[in-house]
Amino acid sequence: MVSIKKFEDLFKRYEGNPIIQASDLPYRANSVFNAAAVAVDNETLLLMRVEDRRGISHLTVARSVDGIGNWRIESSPALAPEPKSHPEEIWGIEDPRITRIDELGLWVVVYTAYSRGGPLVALATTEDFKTFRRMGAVMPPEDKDAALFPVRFGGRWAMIHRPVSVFTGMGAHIWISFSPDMKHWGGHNILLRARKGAWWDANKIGLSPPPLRTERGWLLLYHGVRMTSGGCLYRLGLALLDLEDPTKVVARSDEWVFSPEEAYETTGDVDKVVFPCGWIVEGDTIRLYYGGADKCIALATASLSGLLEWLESHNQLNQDIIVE
Ligand code: BMA
Repeated sequence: MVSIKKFEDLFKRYEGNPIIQASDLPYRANSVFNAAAVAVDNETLLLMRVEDRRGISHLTVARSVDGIGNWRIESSPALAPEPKSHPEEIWGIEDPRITRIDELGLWVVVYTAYSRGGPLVALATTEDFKTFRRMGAVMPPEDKDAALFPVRFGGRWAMIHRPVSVFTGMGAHIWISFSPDMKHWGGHNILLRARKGAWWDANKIGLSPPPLRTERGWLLLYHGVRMTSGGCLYRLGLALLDLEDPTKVVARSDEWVFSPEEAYETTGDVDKVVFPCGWIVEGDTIRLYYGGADKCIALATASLSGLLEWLESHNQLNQDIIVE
């Protein structure tokens, strides 16, 4: 086990951040951010959210051997909105999360389709990141920040997502739902509630990258949105779910673990935002890819065992405190 010293940051930013910005793209765009990340053919593949100069987002592939530099960015979108056949994509597709499903020999991309009724959860599958098969909208608006687990539980697929209640003041919480076919979802349960009051994750939370299988459970990295008089502040915290039964929350961090600090995180199209949609584990090292201020893509690394160890000692569920 790596022991984390007091006050040392759990995530270390890459000193060459940001790793990708709109000026690196082979075509004109407003911004590139919030990318899914997976290891494919011994390379890192990012499925990046690119916002064009109309304001509509699409997804574009970038590949790199070391996952840090020399990105080869495709000259046209891998997945662009198709509102004629998929009206839910009228205002774009955003914030992908990718899960490898070994049982089916494919990747599932869960993304936000920006429909007339608001953002909703949509799914597409791919075997090669060249052709995609859309499954369409699977959750009605408003719902986003969704990702699949890579395995079934009791024969059913499981998905984490973040529906928003129409009742104001009810909060935006993280839910888990189940499906026999990835298309029809039920068994809806609240998994993590947004905290209240002064907490860093009061009122609005959402999953960041897909759940990560570890020896101690499914590790979740989630964002908490603090509403301040200076605007929203997006920070990240950790939670752990039972390996066999992901509806059971085993741990939840009291403190946040990552917060906007550097200029590329504090100033952009939306200030003070760190928004990861992908992480890749190699040995004990996690590479976290995140959007900075809705403008660029940045990289940070952490020790997986270090995160698990820290979470154990910062597990709010074991603390004798009143949260609400
Ligand atoms: C969320 C999503 C993200 C975005 C973030 C900050 O609601 O829309 O795409 O990065 O807000 O603007």
